[in-house]
Amino acid sequence: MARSYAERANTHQSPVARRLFALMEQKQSNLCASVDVRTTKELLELLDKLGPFICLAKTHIDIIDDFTYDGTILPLLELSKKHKFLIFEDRKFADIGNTVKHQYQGGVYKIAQWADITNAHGVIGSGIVKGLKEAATETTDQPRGLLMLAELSSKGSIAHGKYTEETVEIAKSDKEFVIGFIAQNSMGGQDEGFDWIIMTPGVGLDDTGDALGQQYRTVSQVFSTGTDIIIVGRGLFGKGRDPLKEGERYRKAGWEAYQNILR
Ligand code: S5P
Repeated sequence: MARSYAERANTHQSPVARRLFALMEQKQSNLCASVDVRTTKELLELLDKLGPFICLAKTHIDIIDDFTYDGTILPLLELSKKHKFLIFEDRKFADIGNTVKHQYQGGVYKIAQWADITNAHGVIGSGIVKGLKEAATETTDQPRGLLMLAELSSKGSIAHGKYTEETVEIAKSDKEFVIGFIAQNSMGGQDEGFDWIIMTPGVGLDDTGDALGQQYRTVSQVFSTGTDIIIVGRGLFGKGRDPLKEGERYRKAGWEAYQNILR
């Protein structure tokens, strides 16, 4: 039997995960908006529209052409307070611990200062978790969480089988900092006391994929394989779609699918 978000909001080891579950329950939303746009204006306008429907906003901050910390990040943080959502920078770290520590803390983006959640590939081994955790602890008093990329949505992905299993082992190295996975399936762990959050991209109600290898499954399909949070990008705003309409449509579909698995 699946556990409710409300219950997990009380029991999770990570303060970030507790906050996220509480927001999900409060807003009746397991929708993460993936806002892959190229200007600060588009990013902020889109999130102001989608804000009421989402629990989490996922950014690729390095694709913003006019990025500045004050012009992009400060208003983004304001929006996250206004609409009550957390921020997930989809950085996909993939280097040795010492390098990712600098990448997470420094450069122009200073991700550790503002993103509640980020993610990393397992290819490097558990040093990546240690390096990122050190960066987070040194940078801020605010809680931070990490997702490991266990499986990918794209056609021909080589992250499966042994690779996925070993990534799960890396996640076990830090129960408080690693809050879950980017994955297409549940990763188990409950028997060993882990309450991993599964966030699933490659979700679309109208399309089955794109021309560059992305593959979409429907909301009910991804809930049937153990997701907790659906990550939706172009389904919300691509092809001239109306984010207000699609935001509510995906929020509702996600919430209904969650209630079905609780029954
Ligand atoms: O396996 C993955 C992992 C991620 S994080 N497949 C993905 O598509 N993503 C990200 O999710 C990808 O980088 C993009 O930002 C988003 C999917 O966007 P969409 O427009 O295809 O929904």
